[in-house]
Amino acid sequence: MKNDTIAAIATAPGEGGIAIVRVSGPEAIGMVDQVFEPVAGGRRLTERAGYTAGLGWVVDRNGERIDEVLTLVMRAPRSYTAEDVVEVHCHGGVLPARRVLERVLAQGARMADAGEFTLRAFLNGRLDITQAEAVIDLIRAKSTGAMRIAMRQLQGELGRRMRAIEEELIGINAGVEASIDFPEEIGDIDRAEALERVGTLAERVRHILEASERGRVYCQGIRMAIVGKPNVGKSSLLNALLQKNRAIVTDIPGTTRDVIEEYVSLRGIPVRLMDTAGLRETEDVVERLGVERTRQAIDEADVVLFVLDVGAGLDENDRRVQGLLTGKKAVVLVNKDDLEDKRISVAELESFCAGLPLVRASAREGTGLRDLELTVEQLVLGGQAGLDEMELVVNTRHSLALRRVLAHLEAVCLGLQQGVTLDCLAVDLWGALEAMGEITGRVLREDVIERIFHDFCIGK
Ligand SMILES: Nc1nc2c(ncn2[C@@H]2O[C@H](COP(=O)(O)OP(=O)(O)OP(=O)(O)O)[C@@H](O)[C@H]2O)c(=O)[nH]1
Ligand SMILES: [Mg+2]
Repeated sequence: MKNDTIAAIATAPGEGGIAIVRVSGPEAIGMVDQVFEPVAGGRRLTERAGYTAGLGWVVDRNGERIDEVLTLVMRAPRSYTAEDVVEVHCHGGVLPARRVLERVLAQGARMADAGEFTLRAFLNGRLDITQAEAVIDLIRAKSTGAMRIAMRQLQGELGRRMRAIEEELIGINAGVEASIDFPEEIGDIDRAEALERVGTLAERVRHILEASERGRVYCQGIRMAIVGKPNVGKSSLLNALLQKNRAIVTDIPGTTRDVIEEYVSLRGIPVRLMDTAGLRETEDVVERLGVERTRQAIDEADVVLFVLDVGAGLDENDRRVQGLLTGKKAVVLVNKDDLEDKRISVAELESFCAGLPLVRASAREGTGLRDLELTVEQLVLGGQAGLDEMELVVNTRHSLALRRVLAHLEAVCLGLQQGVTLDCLAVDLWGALEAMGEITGRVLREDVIERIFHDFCIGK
């Protein structure tokens, strides 16, 4: 591991209240001290205890003040990286932080690579690898649900669970290896007991994998297309869900010509909403193109919101839309529920929807929207919202490794049932252990580590 001192601007570029230059490594305090002039009566950085702040100026080579700053000293191991860290809080904006950084680099610090501060926290043992990964998830989180998962992972929840599985695996493996090494003294393993233990473990892994599929919904979000014939209130619905007038609404059928996309958070799930052109047979060239895009939007969507107009009744156009939804997760939304004159009967609806979940709403009055959110949540999470395991394993790296763990465990179970040799069992147990070690960080290869931190921003 490199043991030099690194520096970077830790805040986003552009104008802001403050901009922070972060310095970490054995020389961090000394280097910043070289360019820092404390206010009268203030202490030099080298004389300050950890967790102290000091006001002063960063000065250039000639002692001229560059910026007025607040310096924060954190001494190893009580810092983000577990090394000595100094944060220099400059006035916001691009130039002050850049010039302060230049001064620190001139003292011999090296410009930090992307994610290098967090990498050091990992290499110094302050974070395990799953916690380090949680840092980037937290930064990127686009919904409160995703944030909650990342936060739990950052606190080490995922790592703890994975290590528990790993320890059980190590125990089982130790039994098998002992039997291989000392066949005379120990004899064969208790195969029934081994089968029981490996089977339970496989079940746990399977459970986490299933749950993580749901967790993914919170992190990556879903795409939802709002479709229906013209004038049923698709754009009104988009606006109601967004709580702003994003799309043009008129009583002229064919108002929306193109797909309009907006993000919204539905019960903690990030949803990319796509309002589409109403579907009908048409000669109008522009509208025809719009209709083509609507078909694409349906293809791309994870969930389709199929809007009906209770005031207009069901007709050919509705049936045509319905025909496009085969194999799709869909919710039927009966809109304009505020109208007195309802032209779709309950019986008609039932036969038309054929088992699809149904919600009555009024985009104009804003009623039924909560019902809609619950129905969509139920549809994408399969009624498992809020389940504990769902809050775990979310990234692809973990789930790929876990799938390998599971495949090896299943092979071990099969081998035990078929009475294969201990050597055969050991091969799969080793495979499972290796894949597991990639998650816990016990056997991380350098290129894997590199790939993980590659995604980070500079200064994190
Ligand atoms: N009474 C009532 N009218 C509604 C409701 N939702 C929409 N409307 C009206 O229905 C008409 C069509 O609404 P839009 O949101 O433009 O419908 P659309 O499905 O986007 O139509 P196209 O873009 O042409 O396909 C407008 O006059 C809306 O004010 C509702 O819940 N109740
Ligand atoms: Mg519209």
